[in-house]
Amino acid sequence: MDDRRGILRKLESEGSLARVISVDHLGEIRRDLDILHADGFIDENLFQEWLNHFTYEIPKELPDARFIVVAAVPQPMYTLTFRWKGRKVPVILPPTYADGDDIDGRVKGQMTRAMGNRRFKFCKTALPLKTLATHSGLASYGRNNVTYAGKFGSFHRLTAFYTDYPFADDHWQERQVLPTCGTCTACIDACPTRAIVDDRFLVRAERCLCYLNEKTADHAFPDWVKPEWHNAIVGCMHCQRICPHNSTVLDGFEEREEFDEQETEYLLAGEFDGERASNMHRRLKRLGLELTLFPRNLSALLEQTNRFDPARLSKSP
Ligand code: B12
Repeated sequence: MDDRRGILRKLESEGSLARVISVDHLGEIRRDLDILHADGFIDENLFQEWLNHFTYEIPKELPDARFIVVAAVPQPMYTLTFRWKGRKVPVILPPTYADGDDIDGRVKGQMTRAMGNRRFKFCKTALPLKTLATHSGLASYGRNNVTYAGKFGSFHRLTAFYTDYPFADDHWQERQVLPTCGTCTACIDACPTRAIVDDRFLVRAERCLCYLNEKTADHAFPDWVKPEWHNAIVGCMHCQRICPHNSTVLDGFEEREEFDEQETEYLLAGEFDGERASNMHRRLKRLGLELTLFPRNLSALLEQTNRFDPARLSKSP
């Protein structure tokens, strides 16, 4: 069915970019990951923690699913401010952590509205989203293994839905790497943990700061992680900030939330229970943060406060 006035147009008019893939490719999508896993390229702990929950079958709720719509929704970097010892300490919250459920819900709502009174359904996938984005031509891989979608650079959240809507075209294609990555080593040089390596395309995600700081706070950072490498309340911006392909999206930070002295002390004390913990949990949840990340991630940033210079939030690391 022609979509010229339909779903993809609607998503684009709402500021996102989107493509579609036929469900006939589910086996190929699975194979991309399975081969790397079987050949030992993926750390087994990381695989079990993060990559074992994907489901490559058409969902029972939507047995007539024929296509997968994959969308890239732009998101900025945010700053959170912690008031601490009489100072205001701004810290980075990278794109894609905050508002995940809201964004997914918004995209589903936009697609549903695009259908008017035609009753097609949308059901969220549990699939590897970068695989969908790159095989649909929505995005290309950067050398840092993050995806880049048009003018959004890498600052976009990916989301995908099965649908029974019969699109006319299947956008399935070979995955691409940004052409400029062929001669650029900026992200390889900037990654302090050496997660991005010369000798293979696949990042050593088990060394990525994001992998280490998304674990619960009872996992201390390994000794080889230098304190000055920490740069965000969760995740990491080293490889995306240095990337020339992000030069147009790097300028803006959206100020998001401020924590007063008592709240900062509370998060640093790490004793979370009762109503105060529930309230803080709700507040953090909207930011894509969990209480379980505290106090470790916040301490790691505040411990560098003497060296902290807000200019570090600008383009050059
Ligand atoms: C697990 C996971 C993580 C783990 C592991 C990351 C990893 N590289 O596997 C950790 C916690 C470390 C992590 C970190 C980050 N993540 Co993450 N993560 C995920 C998750 C749940 C699955 C990713 C996945 O499929 N990994 C498996 C690997 C093997 O897949 P892959 O990276 O696509 O690798 C493929 C290519 O390397 C390709 N390949 C191999 N060789 C070659 C050669 C060529 C020539 C080509 C073309 C391809 C190719 O084959 C691989 C398999 O298909 C997704 C959400 C989802 N449901 O998909 C979010 C997701 C990928 N993460 C996201 C983000 C933003 C990040 C961070 C940037 C967060 C941050 N700012 O701090 C970092 C980036 C780290 C990095 N450089 O990869 C976004 C990506 C958005 C974007 N623009 O790319 C996602 C999609 C979440 C979302 N909803 O938006 N993440």
